[in-house]
Amino acid sequence: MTDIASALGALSIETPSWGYGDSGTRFGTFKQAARPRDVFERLDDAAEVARLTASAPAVALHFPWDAVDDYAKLREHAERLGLAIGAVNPNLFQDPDYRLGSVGNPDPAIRRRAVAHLLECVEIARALGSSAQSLWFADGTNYPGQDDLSARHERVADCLRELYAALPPEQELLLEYKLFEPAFYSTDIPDWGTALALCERLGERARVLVDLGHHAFGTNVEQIVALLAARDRLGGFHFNDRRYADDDLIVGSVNPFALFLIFCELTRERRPLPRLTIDQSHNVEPKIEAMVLSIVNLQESYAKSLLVDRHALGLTQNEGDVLRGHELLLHAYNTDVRPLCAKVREELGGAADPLGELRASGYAQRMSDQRAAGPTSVEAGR
Ligand code: RM4
Ligand code: MN
Ligand code: MN
Repeated sequence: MTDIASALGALSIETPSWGYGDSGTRFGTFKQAARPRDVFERLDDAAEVARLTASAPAVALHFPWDAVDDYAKLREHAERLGLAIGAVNPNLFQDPDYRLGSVGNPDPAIRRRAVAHLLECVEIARALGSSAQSLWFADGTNYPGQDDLSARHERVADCLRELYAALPPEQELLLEYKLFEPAFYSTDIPDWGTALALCERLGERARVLVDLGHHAFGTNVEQIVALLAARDRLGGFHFNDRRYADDDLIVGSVNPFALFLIFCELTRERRPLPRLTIDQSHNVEPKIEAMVLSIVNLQESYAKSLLVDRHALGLTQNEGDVLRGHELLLHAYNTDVRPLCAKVREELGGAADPLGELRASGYAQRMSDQRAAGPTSVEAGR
């Protein structure tokens, strides 16, 4: 295998359990017949994605959405499917108690409840063999004057400090920011600067997570990536694409060039890649197809970034040439890497044409028959 092929072969993407199940918009949810009924079946679907793409060996979980009574059994199910459990995502945005926030809430009793859930997730991760807590808080305010912005920031910091102190050495803390939504006036962790400041206060195992749907229009995300990576504070990604806001569409479907530029930052000096996770919520598209297409797009974007002639790029940048470097990037971007990606997938036991094979295999139809009436995969011992 060439150098690029072996790097590509080692690409490892976490798919999100929440991307397989029911999701929708605030206007409605369209239930798909093949949808998994529990976390075990969500893992079954993730295993199909892993098999076809050969780049998705782990699944990120969300709690309490993926809560079960017996975590050893869940771990065993994942292992039987050849999957690892990726990051654990605590969910502090749905319970009525969190109407005014969780870790930023003015009520200390609610903050205690939020911290208790964070600590519970540390234990869940331990039981599942996961090595990361991936945190996103919906906390914020809707109206100027609703709460004290500085006080909220300190409350968040205090709660995170308590969580960080409880982390076992094998777990890291990933902190995700988001400009707005569901809060519309202020969000407690709105941007990478706030997330970075909090991480620096916590310690070296706290890093920033970049979700591609969480920025203002026109933000240069690759520059954020470059800065965080240089400070060793780039914890990972939530990959998706967007046109307007946090649209959670298929990776690379709207702006593949921006994705390529992000990969160019990631592959600079060939440093180890951070944790790469997909965070999508599919509304009308077939969910497994959407996940497979996202991974194929990630593979192609990554491969193209590895084609950039770094030596020539360095020289032309040092010479102050305005356009040569840009041309070098375009040359890599415009290379057709599809045959290479297909070959690498095949060599790893995946599919040359994962979407074609998925459709031809009738997997979705089989699942919709099985799941319409039959026992769940656990009940059936599958
Ligand atoms: C948020 C954010 C989180 C995800 C939830 C479901 O917008 O992206 O990462 O866990 O959505
Ligand atoms: Mn996210
Ligand atoms: Mn989001």
